[in-house]
Amino acid sequence: MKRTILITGATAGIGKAAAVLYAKNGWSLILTGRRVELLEKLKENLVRDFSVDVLTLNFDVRDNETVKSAFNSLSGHWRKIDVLLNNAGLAKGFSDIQDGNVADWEVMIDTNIKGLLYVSKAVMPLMIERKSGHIVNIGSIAGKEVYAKGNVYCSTKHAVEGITKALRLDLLPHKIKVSAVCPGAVYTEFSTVRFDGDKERADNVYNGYQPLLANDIAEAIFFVTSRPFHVNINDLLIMPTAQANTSNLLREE
Ligand code: NDP
Ligand code: 8X3
Repeated sequence: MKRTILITGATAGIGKAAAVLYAKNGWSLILTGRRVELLEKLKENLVRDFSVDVLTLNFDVRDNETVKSAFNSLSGHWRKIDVLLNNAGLAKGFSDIQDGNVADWEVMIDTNIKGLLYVSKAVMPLMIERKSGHIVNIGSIAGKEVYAKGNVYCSTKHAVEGITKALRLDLLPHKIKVSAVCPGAVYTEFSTVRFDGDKERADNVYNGYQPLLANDIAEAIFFVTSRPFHVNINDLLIMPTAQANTSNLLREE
């Protein structure tokens, strides 16, 4: 029987790469994000290339009312979500905490923590009803270490780690698997978003070494969700070979 994955943040980077990989493997997809034109273009391409079923839901994960109504609108087979990939997230700013921009903090906390909770809250009843499902949260090496000037972003990813453990515990009686996939540096729009569109500054983050590519993470997510029922990957930390931890990179020119 066809399986369905719901991906938040499918318009770019890791979420988009996951959408392509799951489509290649014949899954039905619910794709979400704010940039509606990108969502529709992706849907068009996936339907054309892989003849899969795709539903797009256009919402901002920070807006709980919109999240709730998007999920209330699901009908028929779209209510059977096998995998929820909580991927939407971002960093904003890069400064010592005492110099931090409060608006940036709020965007990160609202998106990475509250948004993930809102979407999970909307999807969990559908999984609990069926006593089946798998929630995969995209954490980060930044959820395991704190690096200089990364303060609030790192804290949001530490929260994702805590929420992942809490979900696993509370959903245990309902037979719902919960996993975290935690990447190091991945070449996506992440740094361009962090630096407010400054592409040159963003590209410098990835200079002199081979960062991970979005598809590397998509493959790991696919592996995590294709284990037999009795196997759960709790936590998968994936780094570029050139990155030992958040602060030590081997850069070669
Ligand atoms: P991208 O910027 O390429 O993609 C981020 C995605 O999140 C976009 O599809 C964006 O869609 C979506 N998104 C952001 N804010 C919102 C929002 N408020 N509501 C709905 N969707 C939103 O970055 P990545 O692919 O790199 O990031 C994906 C995840 O991976 C994030 O959680 C990030 O923290 C994590 N991560 C990234 C790493 C990296 O080095 N790149 C390393 C470790 C973890 P849209 O703008 O259309 O809404
Ligand atoms: C993104 C990884 O180390 O650039 O979560 O913050 S890092």
